[in-house]
Order: sequence, then C-alpha cells, then structure tokens
Amino acid sequence: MPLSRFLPLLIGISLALGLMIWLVYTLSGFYNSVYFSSPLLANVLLVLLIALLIILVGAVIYYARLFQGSRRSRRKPSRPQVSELKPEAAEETLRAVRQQVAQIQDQVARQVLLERSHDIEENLARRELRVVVFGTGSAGKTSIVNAVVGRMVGQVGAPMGTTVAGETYNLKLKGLNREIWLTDTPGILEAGVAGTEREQVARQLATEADLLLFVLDDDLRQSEYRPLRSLATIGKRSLLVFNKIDRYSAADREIILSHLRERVVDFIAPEDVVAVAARPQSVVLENGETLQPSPNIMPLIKRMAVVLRDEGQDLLADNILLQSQRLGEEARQLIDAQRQRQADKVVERFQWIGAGVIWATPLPVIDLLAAAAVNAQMVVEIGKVYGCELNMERGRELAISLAKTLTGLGILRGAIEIVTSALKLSVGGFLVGTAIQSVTTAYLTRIAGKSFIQYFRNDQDWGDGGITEVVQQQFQLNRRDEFIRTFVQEALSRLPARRTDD
Ligand SMILES: Nc1nc2c(ncn2[C@@H]2O[C@H](COP(=O)(O)OP(=O)(O)OP(=O)(O)O)[C@@H](O)[C@H]2O)c(=O)[nH]1
Ligand SMILES: [Mg+2]
Repeated sequence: MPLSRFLPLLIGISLALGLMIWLVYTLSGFYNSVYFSSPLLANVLLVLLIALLIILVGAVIYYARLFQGSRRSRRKPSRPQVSELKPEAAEETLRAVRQQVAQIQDQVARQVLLERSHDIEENLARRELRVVVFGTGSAGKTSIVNAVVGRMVGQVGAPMGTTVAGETYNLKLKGLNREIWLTDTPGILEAGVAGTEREQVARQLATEADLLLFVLDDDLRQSEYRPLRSLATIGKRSLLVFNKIDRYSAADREIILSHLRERVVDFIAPEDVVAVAARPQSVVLENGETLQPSPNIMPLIKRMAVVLRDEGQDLLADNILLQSQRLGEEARQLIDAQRQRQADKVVERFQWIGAGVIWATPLPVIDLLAAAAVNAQMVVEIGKVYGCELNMERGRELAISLAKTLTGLGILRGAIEIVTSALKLSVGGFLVGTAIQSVTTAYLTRIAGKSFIQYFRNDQDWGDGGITEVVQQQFQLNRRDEFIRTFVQEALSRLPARRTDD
C-alpha cells in the first residue's frame, strides 16, 4: 500500500481507538457514580448501552454493505443485453433509411430501394437464417453443401466453374427451431470474363449472408485473405472451413490448421476455423474394389449449430443492420447525385445571369464584389438544394468572402488571361473589352458556384484546407483547354442574343 494511503489510515485508526478508550473510561466513571446511589438504575443503563452498541455495529455493517453494493453496481452498469438492443437498432436504422429514400426524386430508383427496405424488414420478422458457402473455385463448396444437407443436391466437378449460379437449400439442424437456408455460390478468383461475372454474383450473396462459410483447400492465399478480411471488416460473421484434409498427413493438417488460425486471429476466433473432408478421395482396396470414404463434416456441422443457436438472433439483427446501412449509403449517393445536378443547374443559370448583367451594363473593370450581389442569391439557392435555409445577408457574407479569396489568390487575373486568350482563338483579332468582362464574370461565377457546392455538400464546412483549397481545386478543375474552349463558345452564343433582347 502506498504511504499516501497508509498514513491517513493509521491516523484514522489511532483516532478511533483514542475515542473508544475515552468513551469507555467516561462511561465506566458514569456507571460507578450511578451504581453508588442506585445499583438497579446503573444495571438498566448498562443494558441500554449494550443494546445501543449492538444497534450501532449492525447499522455500520448494513451501510457498509449497501455502499459496497452500490459501488459494485456502478462498476457493472445494469445495461440491457446487447442482443435485446440490436433488433431495435436495426429497425431504427431501417426507419431512417426509408426517410432518406423518400427524398429520392427518381421514381424508379425510389421504388427499387423502398422494396429492398421492405425485404430487409421482412427478413427481420421471418427469423430465417441464411448461411452462404463462399470461396475459391474447386475448393469443395458444393461438396460441403452436399455433405451438410446429407444428399447430392449440387453438381461436383474437378474443374473450376462447376457451380455457375447461387443455389439455395433448406437445412435442418438438431436443436434449432429456426428455418435455415444454405446457399452454394460460384467460385471466386477464376480467370476470364465469365469467371469475373460469377464472382460478382458470389460476392453479392456473401454480403447478404447471416453467416458465411469461407472454404479453402490449402493454406490461405493472399488473394483469398483479402476478400475474407474485407467481409469480416464489414462485420460479416464467418467460419473458416479448411476442406480436403484427407489429402494431408495428420501432422501436416495440424500445421496448416494452426497457421490458418494464427493468420486470421484478428477477425476470426480459433474455434471458428474448422477442418473437414467433404468428399474424401476414393481409395482402391487390395481386392481391386474402390471404396468411397464417408465425409468428415461433423466439426463444421457442430460449430455451425452452436453459432446459429447461440448467436442466431444477433446474426440476423447484425445483418439487417448491415443491409440497412448499405441501403442507406446507396440512397445517400443517389440523393447526393440528385442534389449535385440541381445545384449545377443553379450555378449554370447564375453564370449566364452574371455575364448578361455585365454585357448590358459594362463596368470599367471586373468588379467581383459588385458581382457578389448576384452570387449572394446563388449561394442562397445552392444552400436550399442542400437543405440549408440561409438569409440573403448570410448569402452576401459568404459571396463576398469568396470573391475576396478569388482576388487574393490571383484567380481573378488568371481567369481574365485564360478567357482573353480563348476568346482571341475563337473570335480572332479585335476583342471587345465587354466580351472579356462578361465571359470572365460567367467563368468566375462558375468557380464560385462549384466551390459553394463543395461547401454545402460538406455540411457548410470548407474542410481542413479551408476556403482557399476548395477554390483553388475548382479553378484547377475548370481550366482545362478543352473545357474553356467550349465554355467560351457557349458564352458567346448567348451574349449577342441578350444584347438584341435589351
Ligand atoms: N480429396 C478431396 N477432394 C475433394 C473434397 N471435397 C471436394 N473434393 C474435390 O474437389 C473438386 C471440386 O469440388 P466441388 O465441390 O465441385 O468444388 P466447388 O468449390 O463447388 O467448385 P466450383 O463450383 O467450381 O467453384 C471435386 O473434384 C471434388 O471431388 C475432399 O474433402 N477431399
Ligand atoms: Mg460448386
């Protein structure tokens, strides 16, 4: 015990002892003086004192226990079981995703995502578990499915690519009152276009699994490790199945098995790596007969049953959560693309408005701060696309700070040069100053608008590099010769028309 804690304890004990001695001494003096005048009263007092002492000791013990209990319960908060919370969390996520989906304007896309959200919800209610067998071509996936189901349901063959599509079978496991579906998939890592397409199917099925059986027939290759790890990283519960162990001696089998367990220990528990022989090679007996040894599949069936029984509800909820999150991500991307299209239209409208204003009333020099008046309205409208309600005052503030950045970074000068040389190429010879001003204003409004799109997309934040980095990035993106040429052409085709209108 450190001295800092020992010293106060020693002082406390000495004080308590001193107090007790003083109390006993005072009480015995008091007892003696009472006993002298009335022995009966003195004895009654003694009994009362002993009773008081017992009550005191009892109270101290009771409160000490109570205090300890409360400390213990503070250490271990009585939270509800995680498994009780998971289905709720899954439902909550699904609800949020539906709200997101409702914002999608493309009717077909919205409908497709809504239907998928209903499918996910139904899976949560159905309580069915989906086990997907996944892995390299010819590792023995179909053989494993046949052995687990207990009859030849799928075609087995030595060459890769025997299974060409996902096949699902119903499975009964002892002690499990849930419906289980076992899906065989085409092999991954096969060569050729057809192989790549089949792999896509397999990967899709794997991401939808509640439990994944990742099949190998040798030590884990790097090309297998990557998909296994990425599936585990997205939270896919997996068993690693080392098949064809009949091909190895007992010693080699153990070496491979322990090496496998070591390599995946970060994301798969050692007991979830099992060794089987789903379709052991037939042996020719001395009398010339061929004997087909029976499959050694029990280690996998046993482990699968334990995992599905103990974690079934969690696996289902985890998977629903994962599917909902994926759906949410898809919806988010669609909404983002939709907003981007709308915001681009706003920018395009304002860039031609800016050009038109200058064309009609030319200024002695390009005045970005004057153009900011137009930009302020553009900022408000882009904000609206991204669900941010800004007033004109805030819009103007943002527009002015951006105009200052454009000038400060020398982009204003750069833009005039770019536009001037592009105009010379297009029109040739004599150039009207107003044309340069108009097109430059349109061009700068575009850079400003694109920068604001970034800002609103990023939750009204310029990011780590600040406004400067965003503006510079947009300038770089919009200065390619090819783009400038088309932009100037379009600007020119619009300007004279406006002038005649005016
Ligand atoms: N020695 C041995 N061979 C096996 C075992 N399991 C499967 N095989 C053989 O491995 C080959 C491929 O088996 P499949 O079950 O078709 O493999 P798959 O992974 O489904 O193959 P694809 O569908 O093409 O991806 C066949 O020749 C099987 O006989 C086993 O436990 N031991
Ligand atoms: Mg197969």
